[in-house]
Amino acid sequence: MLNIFSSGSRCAFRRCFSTKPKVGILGVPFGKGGEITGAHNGPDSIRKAGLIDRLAGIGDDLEVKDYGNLEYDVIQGIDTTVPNMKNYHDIISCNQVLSQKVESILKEGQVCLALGGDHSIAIGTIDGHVRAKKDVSVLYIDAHPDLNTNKTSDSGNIHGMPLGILVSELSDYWPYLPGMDWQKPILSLRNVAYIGLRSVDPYERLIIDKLGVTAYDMDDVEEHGISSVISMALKAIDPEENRSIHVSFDIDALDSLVAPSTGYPIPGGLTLREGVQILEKVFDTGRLGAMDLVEVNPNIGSKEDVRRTVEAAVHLILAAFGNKRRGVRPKNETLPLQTFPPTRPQIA
Ligand SMILES: [Mn+2]
Repeated sequence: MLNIFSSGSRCAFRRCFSTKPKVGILGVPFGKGGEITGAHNGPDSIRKAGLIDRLAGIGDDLEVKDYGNLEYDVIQGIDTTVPNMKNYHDIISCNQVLSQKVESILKEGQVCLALGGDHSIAIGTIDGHVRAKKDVSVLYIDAHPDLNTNKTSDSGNIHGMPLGILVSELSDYWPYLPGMDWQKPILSLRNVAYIGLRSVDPYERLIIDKLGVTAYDMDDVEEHGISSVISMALKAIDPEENRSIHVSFDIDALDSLVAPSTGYPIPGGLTLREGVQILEKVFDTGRLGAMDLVEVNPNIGSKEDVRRTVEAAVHLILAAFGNKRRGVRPKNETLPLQTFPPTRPQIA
């Protein structure tokens, strides 16, 4: 019998990954990097929306492992008074353990998905990623560049400083940071690209412009369209297509209508479609090494606001791990035939 549906198998994963991809999920219920409480409830609200099952539902080719939530002890015996850095002691304690955990998850061969938590956790996740993979590029999707130092920040909230702390170009602009000797500024801003910026402090703008940082603000997204922006961003930070990619996705990059339940919502952001497209493209590179999804705050807004925000977060994550809006063909490409009983009248 002629079967029009039998041909070679086509699988989204196999095109991209040489081995079976694995995702290691780590909740980081930490909210002390910002003023507004509730981001520590982010990981459990995202899990409750069925994240694990929905990731597993992408296909047999994705292995999903949940490492639970990160725990840490506050480091004892050091004087950690640093001006204009709120909750500094907790930040350094949490991030030291987080960096080690991310490093070990990556060394076990998994792509690490960190569920925040506020954005200060990027200190630990990016540090751990660089330790494990050395050559790392960062795609930072956020309304804010998070490039402040304790001298330039108005608020002293450390979730506005993670890249400021991590990058080598700004290391001279920090005082000695007690208890942070484990963290060397090992990332170059040349390996960072921003998408979605629309709330940029004056000194952050100065750094971005003076150092020629790859930054696609919302007006650039309007001018070029998201497709070109993604290609240009990836080309800028990964020209040889050989680096491990770190996606640090702050849910406030999305428009505040799509993701209202976050501490510092800014109108006029990315649509969910644009966010999903970025992550589908990153998946297609086959080089996603780690991803943060941060600043979901289920304490903010109505029940519907929270549902919408969490659902947006889940859609972004699914896209990053291989879910395709256009669908994926089955492994067995033989379309099942109906043999008995006949359900449609036979032509005589
Ligand atoms: Mn952020």
